[in-house]
Amino acid sequence: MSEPKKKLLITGFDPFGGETVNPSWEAVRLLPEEIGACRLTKQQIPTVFGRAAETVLAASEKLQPDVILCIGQAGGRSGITPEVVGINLREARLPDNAGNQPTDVPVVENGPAAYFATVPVRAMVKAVNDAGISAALSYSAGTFVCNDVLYSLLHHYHGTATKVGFVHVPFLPEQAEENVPAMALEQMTAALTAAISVC
Ligand code: PCA
Repeated sequence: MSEPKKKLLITGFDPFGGETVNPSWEAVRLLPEEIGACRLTKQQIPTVFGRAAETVLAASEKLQPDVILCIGQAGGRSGITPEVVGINLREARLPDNAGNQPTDVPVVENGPAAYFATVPVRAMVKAVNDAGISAALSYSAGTFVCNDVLYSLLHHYHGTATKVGFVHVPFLPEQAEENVPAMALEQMTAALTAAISVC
């Protein structure tokens, strides 16, 4: 008999900020249905404050996953970066895909300042590095929609068995201007596969 599979909900965002692709969703789309002990369910989510987390929560209510891993684009980064922490702050330098541009607004009114991710971020970095791909911990997911999703999910699942994590990925080569780092899609997918294998 085969081992029962862990259920992993994995998400990527739609394009934002004038881009025509978002590497997070492109990489998630290419992942296999199963990685190690995990069976994957993929969901695209909108780059919109509040609505992004609501979309993840609607999917997770249905699936009841063991692990939720959200992937997002972080243009300018050179490697795969699991996020260590989500903070209770919305502060946008550019409008989201619904035109929202909050400043100094909490994600959750009266929520704690921050939550640590509950996936094994250090093991994930090691697994990606062992696969020969650049990865490092990130101590800030920013204050835009990615952080919004990470904080919202960590708040929602605080004290439960459901693990929550977020991984930022670099631009794809076709997005990056000169002297801006980028990563090929196949490498991103291989990196996410390695990271998921230890989740
Ligand atoms: N990156 C943005 C939001 C959507 C995405 O892919 C962020 O880092 O907040």
